[in-house]
Amino acid sequence: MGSPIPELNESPLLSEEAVTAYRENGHVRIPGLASAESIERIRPAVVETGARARFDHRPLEERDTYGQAFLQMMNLWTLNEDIQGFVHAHRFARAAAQLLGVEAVRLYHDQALFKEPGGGLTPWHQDQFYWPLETSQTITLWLPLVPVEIEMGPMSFASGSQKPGPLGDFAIGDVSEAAFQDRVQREGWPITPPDGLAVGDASFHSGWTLHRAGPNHTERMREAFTIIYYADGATVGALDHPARRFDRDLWLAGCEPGQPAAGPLNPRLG
Ligand SMILES: O=C(O)CCC(=O)C(=O)O
Repeated sequence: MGSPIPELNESPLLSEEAVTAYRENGHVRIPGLASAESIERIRPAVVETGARARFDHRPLEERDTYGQAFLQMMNLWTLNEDIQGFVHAHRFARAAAQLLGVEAVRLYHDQALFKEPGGGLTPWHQDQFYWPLETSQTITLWLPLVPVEIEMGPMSFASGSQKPGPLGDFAIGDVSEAAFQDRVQREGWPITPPDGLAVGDASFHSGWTLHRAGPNHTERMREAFTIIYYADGATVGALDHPARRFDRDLWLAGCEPGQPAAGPLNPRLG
């Protein structure tokens, strides 16, 4: 185990502008949420642990659109103590709680999302379609581990699209890409264009915010790490879709609908 990263215990307040932008648009970018040094220190553990946790070993060209979007390696905090310290960090959880306007959050799960060289687009989707959580107070922190240029596929968001909540029964894929592209145009939700991020920059988006990312046109891996939180006190929602039952079994094991979403993998943070 490496030595602790001190700034992870510090929690500078986000600006009022950032909080207002998040609540209005359903997403916000926070330049320098972490120092480049902190990210550079955690990166080797994520890359190494992620390689062990990778479950899809098919070549890129044999995967479907979702599979080509990124390699997805989940709950790395359960496999590595340094990543545990990073995922449980006060710094990130406090920022998430401040944006949501709640006292504390719980961890849903982490995931590394590595868009490979030549990797495809990330189709428009709503994350919370998958989550059996009876709250709209859900939020994802997205942190690049390497500088991300526009050609590597950073994310775009449809501002305000979180407001209606669920927008239909669309798992991520070709159908969600087409349906939500059409919906975004019809509703006139402004699309935040993709922009490069430096190491230490981050974005947060709500579980209901429509978002997508372009393909990776470079020879470099677009390494991103995400941490998903929800408001402490939220209960487990209906298991009315196989995807939501799957997620409950994976991330909220032992928690039944109507009960607090507070299983052993969901520490209270913040
Ligand atoms: O990294 C990407 O391409 C998409 C990430 C995403 O959909 C998410 O973090 O919710």
